[in-house]
Amino acid sequence: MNSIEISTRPFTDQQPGTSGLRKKVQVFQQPHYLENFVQSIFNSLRHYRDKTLVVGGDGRYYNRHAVQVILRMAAANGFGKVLVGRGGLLSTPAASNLIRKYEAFGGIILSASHNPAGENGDFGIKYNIDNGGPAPEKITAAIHAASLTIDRYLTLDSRDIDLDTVGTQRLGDMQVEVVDAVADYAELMQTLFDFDRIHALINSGLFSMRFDAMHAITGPYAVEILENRLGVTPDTLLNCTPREDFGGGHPDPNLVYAKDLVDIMFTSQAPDFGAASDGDGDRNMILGRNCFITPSDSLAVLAANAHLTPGYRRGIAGIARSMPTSQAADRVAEKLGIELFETPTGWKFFGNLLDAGRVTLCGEESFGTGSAHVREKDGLWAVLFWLNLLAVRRESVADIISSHWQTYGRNYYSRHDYEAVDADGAGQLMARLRELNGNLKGKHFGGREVAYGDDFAYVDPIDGSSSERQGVRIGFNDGSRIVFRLSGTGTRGATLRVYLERYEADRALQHLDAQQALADLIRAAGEIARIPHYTGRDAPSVIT
Ligand code: VG1
Ligand code: CO
Repeated sequence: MNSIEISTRPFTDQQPGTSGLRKKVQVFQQPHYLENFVQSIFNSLRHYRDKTLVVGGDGRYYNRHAVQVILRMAAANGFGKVLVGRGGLLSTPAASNLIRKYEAFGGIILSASHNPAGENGDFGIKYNIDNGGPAPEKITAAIHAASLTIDRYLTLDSRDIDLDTVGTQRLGDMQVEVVDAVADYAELMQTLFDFDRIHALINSGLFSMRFDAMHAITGPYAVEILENRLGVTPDTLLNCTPREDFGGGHPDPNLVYAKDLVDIMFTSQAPDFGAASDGDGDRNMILGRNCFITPSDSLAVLAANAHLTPGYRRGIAGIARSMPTSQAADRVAEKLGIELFETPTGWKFFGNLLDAGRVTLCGEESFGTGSAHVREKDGLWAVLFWLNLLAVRRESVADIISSHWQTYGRNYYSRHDYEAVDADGAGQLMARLRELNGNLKGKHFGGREVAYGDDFAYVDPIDGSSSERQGVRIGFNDGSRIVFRLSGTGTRGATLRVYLERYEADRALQHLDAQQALADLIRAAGEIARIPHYTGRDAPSVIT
């Protein structure tokens, strides 16, 4: 079958953000919009002829259509084979696993993560490289550059592929293999965690749990792993049928959006353990009975206890966390005598460190944790890691976190989001902070003295690439921090994120409400950045 060439003109808004290109579905539905971006990906790559590409997405509206478009274009551009998840579905960590396991050239993941889905929701697309991880900035910059000069793309005039039957089909000169990625992923999990021990805990009669897939991609993975392999009862699993509109919800596993689960977990009769994951399956939230584990604390607990699991029994090489993530993990790294890296926001910055073997565990405050087993954050992996710890330690989630704080101290932490505010105002707020922050040293806010103010810049220790303007940091003399940055994943206006952190060594003061414990810093953040003035908001829209 001959490929056909379609002429097109560039769109000027195809710059990938923190995690790929995310836009309203209607934007992607413009003629040639998706095709332009896909061809721009291919145009920025070399030597992929006859190689394998992995394709799949979180199942949101437009996923199926986009998969068919990408298959035709991959065939027309000379790929030898595409591995596609059944139904066009792949969780983000499962896609990463497929790329690695089958030594693919790369992958295209269709997802806007937790952003609302449906005809009026968001859609997204990103490219992952051969290590299974998100393309680094030099590739995303090349894709953006290609999108600005594109004048044609290649496709086939062919029928749709049957995406629902596992097996191999032909499309032009290319093979399309529809795979059951759930089994591959479940097998990987079984190599990392002690399934027998978790099975024994779950079936001990002394333990109960809930997992909420929030109508998104992790449903089938949870059924296979938690129910079929680990023996939870079906009523343990909530919202496990993926829907194109995620049930009208917002599959962001946090205290605000995972409300159904939170309501179950914060009662006196609550189960022992609760967890949820996001739209594309890479985020996780961990809860105990009346107890919420911040993602930053979760990373620290996993690091401190990794030796209790089969996959990490021999210890971890190092830890990486994104800059705004709390410094709880730093204390664990120090005690273990291993390296700790602070990177910009976004999983793409962990790839080099993982590939080089410098770190084993990575985490972000935004409900993302993961390890060297893939090159994406991984929601169910974190849930299984916690289950493995609970099965070995046989303590409650609340007791595990309390004893962690007793050993290491507590890093009180919270993130305040001002979502969908006016983009100009948010830009001005950041510009003013960047002007101000050099002169803040020595000034006092609510009894604290500013020790430094800077704009986070990162030089990758492996390849020397640098990334500037990654967030304004204001540090105080007692180790407290406030960080300001704008989101790179939103599709409406701008979203200001304010990250707040304070360390507490005194055991008697480690059980306060985080918002109370951080009240002085919250006030200082509002004052320094003049948030109401620039955003027109008196309060954040989401507090996590
Ligand atoms: C957010 C999070 C960031 C995460 C990114 C992608 O980015 O803050 O930590 O890596 O989402 O996660 P931003 O630029 O909006 O702050 V996911 O699960 O949405 O792919
Ligand atoms: Co996600």
